[in-house]
Amino acid sequence: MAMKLKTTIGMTSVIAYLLTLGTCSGRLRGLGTTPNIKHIVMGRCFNYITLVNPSMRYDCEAIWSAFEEAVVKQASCDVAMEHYRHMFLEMPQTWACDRFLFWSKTKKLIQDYTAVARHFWTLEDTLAGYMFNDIIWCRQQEDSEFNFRSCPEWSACLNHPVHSLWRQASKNFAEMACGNITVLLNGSIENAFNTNSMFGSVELDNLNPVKVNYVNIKVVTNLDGPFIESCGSGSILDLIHILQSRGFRWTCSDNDRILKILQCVQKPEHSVCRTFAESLTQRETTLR
Ligand code: ZNA
Repeated sequence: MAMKLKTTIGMTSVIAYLLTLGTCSGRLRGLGTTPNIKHIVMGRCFNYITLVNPSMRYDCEAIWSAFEEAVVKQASCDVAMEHYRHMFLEMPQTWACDRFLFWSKTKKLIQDYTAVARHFWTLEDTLAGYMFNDIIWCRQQEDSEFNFRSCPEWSACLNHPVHSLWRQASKNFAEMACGNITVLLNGSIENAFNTNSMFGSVELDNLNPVKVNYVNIKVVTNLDGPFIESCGSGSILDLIHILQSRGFRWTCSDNDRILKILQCVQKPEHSVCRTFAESLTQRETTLR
């Protein structure tokens, strides 16, 4: 019995040790550079200029060279926003007003939303966002080559190569924003508006109140909750306060119909969706 207890304790300590090791090394070392990065990124670039947005003229080879140069010439944690300057100069972009859609902590939903609400464009619809979406990259420690084995976590670097590219892309995107713009935030988490997020720290600060007419905030929660933040509570109020102090006009909705329909398409049997569908049918009957 004592022997069995000792073995169990021993095993538990080994598992605890392995878990700790996993978390520590995980914090410092994530996945490596996405395999086939050059083919993927250049392929996306050619796809964009040929099929997605054929009116645009870009030199995909020159963009790749500028990108590679920015990444492999600096140490893996020393790639700053400015290092991508040359690359971004190769991909100038302008956008029609009233289409800008910003998001934070709503990545899955935003993909579904932009697929149906074609009118809206996110950073992922610009050439830079399109090329680098979901891609990881970093340089080898000693070598001017991509590191395909492991890359540091964002938090482990002062100037993380992936973070810096998105910061610069987000800054450019926000500077371009004009007309009525939309922001989609996640009401199922604390700090839906987070001043440390890319939206809260880069995009918001680069919006120009002279060019932007209205900031339309949409707060969305999971169907099952938790229902933590809304237009009248939590960090959303901080966002509204900042917008007001900078002279922006704003609206806020926490019950957007299209977003609810999108969530319900995926869970039609959910009680919220049944009630919602009934209310739509009733409305239709009344209209007839
Ligand atoms: N498409 C992307 O991969 C991506 C897009 C990556 C980073 C930033 N963006 C821009 S910034 C996006 O188009 C939105 O306009 C802006 C949202 O940024 P946010 O406010 O910081 O929101 P978030 O949900 O916290 O982060 C956005 C995305 O960044 C996430 O979905 C992840 O793909 C990525 N990310 C955030 N933190 C980390 C991270 N990836 C690796 N390590 C992290 N610590």
